[in-house]
Amino acid sequence: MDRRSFLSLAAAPFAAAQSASKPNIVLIYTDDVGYGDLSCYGATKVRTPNLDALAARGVRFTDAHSSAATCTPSRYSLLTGEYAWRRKGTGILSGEAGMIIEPGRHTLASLLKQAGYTTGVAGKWHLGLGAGNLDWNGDIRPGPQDIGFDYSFLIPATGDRVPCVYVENRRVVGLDPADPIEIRYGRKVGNEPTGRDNPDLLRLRPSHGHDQTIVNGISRIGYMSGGKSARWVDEDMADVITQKAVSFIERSRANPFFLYFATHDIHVPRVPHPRFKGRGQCGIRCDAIAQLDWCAGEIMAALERHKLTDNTLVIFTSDNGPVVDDGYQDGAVEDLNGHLPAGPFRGGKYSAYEAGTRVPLIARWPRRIKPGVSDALIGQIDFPATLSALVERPMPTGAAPDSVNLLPALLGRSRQGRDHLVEQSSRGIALRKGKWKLVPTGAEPLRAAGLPTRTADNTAELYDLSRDVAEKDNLAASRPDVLSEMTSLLEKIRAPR
Ligand code: NG6
Ligand code: CA
Repeated sequence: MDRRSFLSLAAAPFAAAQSASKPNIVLIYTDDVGYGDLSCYGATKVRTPNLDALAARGVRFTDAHSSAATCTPSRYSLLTGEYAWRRKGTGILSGEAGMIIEPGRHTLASLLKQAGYTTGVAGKWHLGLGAGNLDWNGDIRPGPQDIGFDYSFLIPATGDRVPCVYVENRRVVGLDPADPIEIRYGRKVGNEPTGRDNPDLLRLRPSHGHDQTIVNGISRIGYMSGGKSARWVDEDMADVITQKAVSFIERSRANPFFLYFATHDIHVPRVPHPRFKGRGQCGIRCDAIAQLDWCAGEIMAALERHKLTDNTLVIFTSDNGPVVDDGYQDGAVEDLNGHLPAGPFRGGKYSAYEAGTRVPLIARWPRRIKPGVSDALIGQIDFPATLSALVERPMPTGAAPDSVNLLPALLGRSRQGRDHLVEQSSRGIALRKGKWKLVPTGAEPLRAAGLPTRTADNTAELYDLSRDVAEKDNLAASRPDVLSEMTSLLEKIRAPR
């Protein structure tokens, strides 16, 4: 081999990793972080220096949205590019639900894999695993590997739902076959204490629900028996999943990789590692935010260590808006200290108002992104089309049907966002178009998706966000023209296709 060909071979993996159209992509997807929860979005009771640094070198969006005001439908849309309300069974899943994205379906991960990326997910899944009646003691399939991920390390559902174990690729981590796991919702299995019957054993008491099997002194949703050696320690969860994410980066770095890092923070139960105690000035919820910022910092430090920063697109966002009491008496309400989790917006997690889905979104890619602040209307549902465009792969027919390519906006090179966006909440779907926001009276098709279809008093609401970000002044009666235009557009969007 002559010297030239030796050199070009040796340089090949490096060249691939550095290709301008194939940056590494790291998506940091957080849980229940509100628009006002980061210091770069105005928080003063907690500091998020790592995320602020990301924002300073990237684009910080002020009108970016999760697809829904709860987790499962947001994650479904993020990966499939399809509005979740078009499909039955995409509401908040139990920990025994089967996977709701069918194997073989095009997803953000499979699209990037086809473009040559190594793909991995570490953290919260909440899209179901198996095909119903899953045996947690054997091979867990279908799972992320069947929809485009090469590697997975999962919190299967949520931190407050059983099973309280990690699943790596297709197996529960650290399971002793002599102590098999059984999981059941709705009916008790095994004879372990529950929050309802043994409140004296709890170190964190529920405020609503969350009174079934006790794991680590915290009662959860659902019943679990067995798997004692495999159970997670809540305080270590952020360290464990971050370490798995960093290892994935380290072993994948020779070629383009896509990492979906889905934190447990700042969802309940909020049990940050003791080293974060008192780091914020708004109690445990701000300590969890400080932990989250640390996790993001570790990911960025790993990129820096391996000289990957320059050609890695890091995207940071949240699956839905904020909540303070989400079912445990952890002091978050009492300790809020004037902190505004939703920033200037109305509502929060579950809500049809802006704070339900308007969440932080930061995108940094030193090589291509022009830093700044953008008010383009953009949804996480747009990531499949946008990132396919970035890697120059046309999307196959039928893939990501509700996803819009907003690459120029994501790169901070255009202010042009979506024309309109549907926001899903626990009370139905709402519509954004330009400055207008419609919260309709609801109609039949949503019933199919198992969602309530009517507002509390069954009247439509219309807001002009350009002068009323807090959605206080309902203009439905005074602007019948806009009301009717928005209502017909929403009907058109939700018509079966
Ligand atoms: C609710 C839970 C809440 C949280 C939520 C899902 C109760 C009373 N509330 O049903 O604690 O787990 O589901 O949150 O059980 S999400 O962010 O994953 O959508
Ligand atoms: Ca969530």
